[in-house]
Formats: sequence, structure tokens, C-alpha cells
Amino acid sequence: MFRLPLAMVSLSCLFQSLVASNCTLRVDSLQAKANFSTDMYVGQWYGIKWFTNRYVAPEQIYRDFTQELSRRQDGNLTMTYHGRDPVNSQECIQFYSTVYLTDTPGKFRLDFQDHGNFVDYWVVKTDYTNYSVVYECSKLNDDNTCKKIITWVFSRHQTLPESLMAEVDHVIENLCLNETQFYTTTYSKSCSDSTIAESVLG
Ligand SMILES: *[C@@H]1O[C@H](CO)[C@@H](O)[C@H](O)[C@H]1NC(C)=O
Ligand SMILES: *[C@@H]1O[C@H](CO)[C@@H](O)[C@H](O)[C@H]1NC(C)=O
Ligand SMILES: *[C@@H]1O[C@H](CO)[C@@H](O)[C@H](O)[C@H]1NC(C)=O
Ligand SMILES: *[C@@H]1O[C@H](CO)[C@@H](O)[C@H](O)[C@H]1NC(C)=O
Ligand SMILES: CC(=O)N[C@H]1CO[C@H](CO)[C@@H](O)[C@@H]1O
Repeated sequence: MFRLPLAMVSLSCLFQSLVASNCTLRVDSLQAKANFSTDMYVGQWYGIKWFTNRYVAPEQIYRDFTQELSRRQDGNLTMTYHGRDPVNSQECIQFYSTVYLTDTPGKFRLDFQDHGNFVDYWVVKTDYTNYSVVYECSKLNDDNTCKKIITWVFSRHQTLPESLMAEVDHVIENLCLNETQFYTTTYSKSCSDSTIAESVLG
């Protein structure tokens, strides 16, 4: 779901053309949630739906997908991912990334699996207790539009009430994305039980 083989990237232009056509988002005009509070934002978030303009293989569309942010001693964050591969083993996967604070609250730099591949990880909208919309851009075009986008809609629960989904869809529209092109995350059996998370984070 995250870093795809290069051969697949060439398909991305196909997907790009599906993005709402009369709307262009310049990444440098995008603002993070005003007065963002990292301390209110940390904790577990359930993936509700997500979009990418790159090809995604079926086994990369994880079920039971969560991201959990926790503070490290130096003030930066650790992101713990949990999810279930729906195609192969159906087993839970787990991995980590480091999320660095920047001078702008809400605009993080994510070092995916700590391999030194940094992406912008920007919380554009959240109310902290119910939902969050995150814009992830890993490559810019020359005109400051984003070439490689992942956009996440998260909830503090496995679902999101209709009224909040409407708010979220409005945010998605303002990101020049089309909500009908989002993948929905399904939940069956949690991969992030607190017992698992605790034993791992120790
Ligand atoms: C969103 O995508 C759907 C299905 O691909 C398409 O029918 C619709 O016209 C798109 N909406 C916009 C605003 O581009
Ligand atoms: C598309 O954008 C142009 C220029 O911003 C605007 O005049 C036009 O009304 C837009 N069309 C639609 C269908 O939104
Ligand atoms: C952000 O904080 C400033 C100063 O505390 C306040 O004046 C402003 O209204 C806040 N903005 C939002 C959107 O909450
Ligand atoms: C985060 O990590 C960077 C780079 O190691 C470090 O300079 C910084 O002090 C850390 N803490 C915060 C809050 O940015
Ligand atoms: C609309 C809605 O469901 N809002 C909820 C957001 O989260 C707070 C705290 O859990 C709830 O009290 C609200 O009902």
C-alpha cells in the first residue's frame, strides 16, 4: 500500500486523470489544521478510507488498518501501523515509521519505515476526538502540484458518523480529490489490540 515497485508507477498517470479535473491543488498553498495540537492528536486512529494516485495491488489494500502515534523522548513521534493483508496470509502486519516535527504544527515529515525516504505528512483537518484528514505528498511536480499523493481519512473509531463523513468529503473536495475514488477500509478482527501494542512498544 505504501511504497510500490517502480514498474507500477507508470500507471499513475492513468489514475491522475481521474482526479477532479477542474481543480488544481498547489501543495504550497495547503495549510495544516489551524492551531494544531500534537498532544491532542497522538493516539490511535482507524483508517476509514484512503486515496492514492498510484497503482495499488489488491494485497496492499489492508483491512483492519490503524495508525498509532506516540511521543518519543526527543519530542518527535513514532507511528505504529497495524493491518491485515486481505489476500495472502490474512495475518496482521506491523511496522513503524518515525514522524518528525517541523516548524509548522500539523505539518510533519514522515520517514517511512526509517529508510530515509521522507514524505510530507500533513494533518489538514481534525477535531482530535472523531476524525482526521491527512495529506501525504512524497513527490512534487514542477508546478508545485503533488505527483505522488496518499490521502487518509481517519476516525477514532472503526466507523465515522454520516454528518462527519459529509464534513470529510467537503475537505476532500477542497483537496481537489474525488471521494468516489477512495478505497474503504473494512474491519473484521482488530490487529491492534492494546495487549499487542503494549508488548511491542514495551
Ligand atoms: C468523480 O469520479 C466519478 C467516478 O469516477 C465521476 O463520475 C465524477 O464525475 C467525478 N467527479 C468529479 C467532480 O470529477
Ligand atoms: C472551471 O474553472 C473555470 C476557471 O476557474 C471556471 O470558470 C468554470 O466555471 C469551472 N467549471 C466548472 C464546471 O466548475
Ligand atoms: C488560533 O489561536 C489564536 C491565538 O490563540 C486565536 O486568536 C485564533 O482564533 C485561533 N484560530 C483558530 C482557528 O482556532
Ligand atoms: C526531532 O528530531 C530532530 C532530528 O533528530 C531533532 O533535531 C529534534 O530536536 C527532535 N525533536 C523535536 C521536538 O523536533
Ligand atoms: C458527531 C460526533 O459523533 N461527535 C463525537 C466526537 O467525539 C466526542 C468525544 O468522543 C463525542 O462526544 C462526540 O459525540
